[in-house]
Amino acid sequence: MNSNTYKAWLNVPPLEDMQLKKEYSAILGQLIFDGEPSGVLATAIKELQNGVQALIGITPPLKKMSDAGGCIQIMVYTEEAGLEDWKLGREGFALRYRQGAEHSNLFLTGGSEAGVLYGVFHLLRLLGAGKPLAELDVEESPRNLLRMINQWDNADGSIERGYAGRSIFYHNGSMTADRQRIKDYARLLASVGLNAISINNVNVHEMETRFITEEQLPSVAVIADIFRDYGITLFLSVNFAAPLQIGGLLTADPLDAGVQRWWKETAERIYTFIPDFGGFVVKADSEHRPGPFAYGRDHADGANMLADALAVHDGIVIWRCFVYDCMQDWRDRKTDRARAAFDHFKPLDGRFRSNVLLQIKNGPMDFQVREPVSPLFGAMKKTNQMMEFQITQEYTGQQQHLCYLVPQWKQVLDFDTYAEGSGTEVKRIVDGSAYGMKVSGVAAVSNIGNEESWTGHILAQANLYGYGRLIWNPDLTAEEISIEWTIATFGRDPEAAAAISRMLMKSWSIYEGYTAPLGVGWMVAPNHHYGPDVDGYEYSRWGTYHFADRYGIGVDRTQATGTGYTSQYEEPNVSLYESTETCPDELLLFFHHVPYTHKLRSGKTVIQHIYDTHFRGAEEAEWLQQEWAGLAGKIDEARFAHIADRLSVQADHAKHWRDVINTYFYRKSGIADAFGRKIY
Ligand code: GCW
Repeated sequence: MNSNTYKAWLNVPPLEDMQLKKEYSAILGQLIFDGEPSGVLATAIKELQNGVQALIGITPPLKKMSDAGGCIQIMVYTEEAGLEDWKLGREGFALRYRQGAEHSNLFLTGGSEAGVLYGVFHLLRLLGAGKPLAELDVEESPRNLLRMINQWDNADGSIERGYAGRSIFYHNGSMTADRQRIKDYARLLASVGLNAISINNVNVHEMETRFITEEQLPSVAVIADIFRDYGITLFLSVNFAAPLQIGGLLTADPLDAGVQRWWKETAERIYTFIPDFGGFVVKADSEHRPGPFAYGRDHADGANMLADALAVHDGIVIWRCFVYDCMQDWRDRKTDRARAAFDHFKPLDGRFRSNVLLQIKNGPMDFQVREPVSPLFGAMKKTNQMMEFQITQEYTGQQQHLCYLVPQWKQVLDFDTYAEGSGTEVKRIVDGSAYGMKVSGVAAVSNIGNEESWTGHILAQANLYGYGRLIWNPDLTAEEISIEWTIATFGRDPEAAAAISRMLMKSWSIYEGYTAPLGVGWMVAPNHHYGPDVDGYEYSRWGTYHFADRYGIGVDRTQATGTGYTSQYEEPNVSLYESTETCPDELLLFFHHVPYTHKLRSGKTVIQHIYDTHFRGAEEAEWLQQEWAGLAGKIDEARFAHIADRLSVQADHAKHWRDVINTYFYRKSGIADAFGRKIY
């Protein structure tokens, strides 16, 4: 596949500006590296040659020394190289443009081969956007150590919560033969600075439980080889009950010596096939997955046992905190799912090994369009923690609807936990700086499948791109990222870039507008989670309720009269959320049960807010369609039509959402819309 759709943001169009082309050609004509490049460095050089070819139509030859004329000089930092004042870390890079009397040169230095690779992609991004050479004076290093993607792919080729086709990794129980596709994925990931991947679903079923066996490891190693060349470390999700299920043992008890030995031998075996294997991702005692609870042990016992098996190989255990009672009785008003992660893990602070990392979802519930930040961030000062985002749009329109998620993630990363006083933002917890953690970072659930577009909706490519860029540098704005992406994907037309960026930037608020209001969450059809069903989860066992009756709606999570969830935050956040006077409107129904006539801080009543946002959201979904129509002729036909198609589905579906939600609340409350609009 070689279409624009497939190339995504690695789609440098030839430079038309002749003056710029001349300037670029003066330095891009030869590539200098004094050595024999292999591995990641060979990848970097190939990427640079191909990128320059696409841009100005020459493939710069690789030489050890420049004969004459300008060049790009590549260096990898080593102590011997004498670059003593190198401060950019292993994965950092510096780009320096130096103008000479005779000719000019560009120096690209990386803190390692991976640093060079990130520098190459950055350089191509700048050149692709037509930046003047004089601006090529750049120093970058990633803020987060682990920048990870989690695939929820199953060995049968299906993808849990996947909306873009089947797996690119597996087909009918075996690893797929299409290595090129996996390599192209590695390119996309590395180009935005990602450096780790887990390649199978956290729900590890029978077949994937065997990925750690002698028979399966050779195939896993093939995938690891592909990613290694792009500086990406491979992880596997493992089944906590593997010793029982495939090891012939009678228990998976983490304190059992036989079990411990079995995992040690297993780790040993994995590292003979994949010497730089990253480690395990574990979903345990969560949604019916096996875990230490079955043996009366806790999560520290479970995680540490695996950590001990991996430690000698420098491997890590990424232990997920998505642990809650998924068999709740809806009549039970005391149990609050939002409390669960904190209640389970906070008491274990200080008990985890140094190579255990807790992976915490951004919110206390489950990737809703709006949730507060999980109070677990910052609450465990002696434990390595990492963030989990969801790029795949399970609850945000399933890549049928446009929902650019970077603004949401940015808000989470910027949230001040006050854990060490003001200024303890989530981004400082996950980048390790707040507590001096040695391992930390961010993971996110991938949104790709084997469709030509990778992501189903072509505009959803922006979420994968934006994820990588944001966690490389959390201080970039969502808008900057959207413009970068648009130019890299659709070309240098400034008008088109501005229009697409505007669409992306409004899309989250539009989607929120016509779906579940004021932070209450869900209201989706059970199981597949697509489309409105206000009571779909109301009488279920999942702990996700809105409690709407004829008077009001919302979940009382206050200390004063509710579940006490607000107490899991630090002050002043406790007080902020505890009172309806100060609670931000967009989260009001997450924290409080209020009458429909309750006045929001905006001055509107809750019921009028519901009507207004739903009418507005559906109108704005039509606005998206019109904006896109205005780009006719500026975008190639295939991508133009594909996106127009999705936006029309969205506009229709938004009306359905609007009418279901408005009608439901009109019938419940009996309160009419102040503007007399049509409600059924
Ligand atoms: O969001 C929920 C999804 C499940 C998923 C689970 C999890 C992989 O509905 O499909 O399982 O979260 O994060 O473990």
